[in-house]
Amino acid sequence: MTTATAESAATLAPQAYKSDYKPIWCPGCGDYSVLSAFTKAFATLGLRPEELVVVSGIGCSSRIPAYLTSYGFHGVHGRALAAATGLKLARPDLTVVVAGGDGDGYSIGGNHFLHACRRNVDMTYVVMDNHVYGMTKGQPSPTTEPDWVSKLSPAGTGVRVFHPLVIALAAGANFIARAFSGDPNGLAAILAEAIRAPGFSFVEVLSPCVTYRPEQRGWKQEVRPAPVGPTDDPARAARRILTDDGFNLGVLYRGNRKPYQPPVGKGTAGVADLEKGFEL
Ligand SMILES: Cc1ncc(C[n+]2csc(CCOP(=O)(O)OP(=O)(O)O)c2C)c(N)n1
Ligand code: SF4
Repeated sequence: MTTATAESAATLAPQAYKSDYKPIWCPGCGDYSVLSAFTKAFATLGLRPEELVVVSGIGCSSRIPAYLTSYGFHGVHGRALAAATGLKLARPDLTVVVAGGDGDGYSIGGNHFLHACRRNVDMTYVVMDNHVYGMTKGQPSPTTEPDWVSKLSPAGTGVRVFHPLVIALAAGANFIARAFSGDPNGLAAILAEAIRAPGFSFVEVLSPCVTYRPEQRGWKQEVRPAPVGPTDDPARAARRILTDDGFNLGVLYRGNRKPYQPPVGKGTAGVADLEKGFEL
């Protein structure tokens, strides 16, 4: 993240990060609380909207940049991390937060997810996981339970779920957390920690889709704080993440990898030289 000034920390309230656009999410959608938590985290960190970019893909959850006063980029499906990586490398002075859904990030964007973890560019990736494609009316996603029956999957998918946290760990993410939209203060605190942490931070947010997965309203009875604090030992983190039931909340892994920095001082060619080199 960029370094906040004392003046910015003192002057901005969470409301200052909310744009005039009224969200069009269904009443009760978990994404409302994620939006509030974003604004609380930005205020806590004293980031000014002009120091901040929120990049998203496509989906209900990916609408979030429109509802914020920071810079935003509502891109194409599954490509938010690619756009954000280029942006952060070109403008290291900006704080970059990427947001989207499980369909966007783990299905069409799965490959970018792996390589963003591996590259460890300094940014924060927030996935609002509702185990379904909400925007396109309820198709199963990579995190949908194999036996979930719907009009579009009458016999379930029968396919093992994608495990985003352990995959992020194996691929090299430097900070890994799970949060719940029904606990906006806890979520805001985790988001602030994730943004502060150097390198690629990944926050999986359980965010119910009340329209296509109404049973997810029951998540509030399932979630609990993780019984132990974060570790910097990947093997221990992997064991914990693989053996929990998916409802332990908190920072689960905090690594020590140095964020990626592009090599400097190696390129000597100007644009004219490059054009010449590519001449047919
Ligand atoms: C290239 C491409 N393929 C498919 C779509 C259709 N599409 C739009 S959103 C979406 C899935 C959204 O699901 P998710 O990312 O989980 O977000 P949610 O709506 O649940 O927040 C799909 C398949 C698209 N817009 N672009
Ligand atoms: S369809 Fe689901 S994810 Fe989309 S706005 Fe409605 S409740 Fe939220």
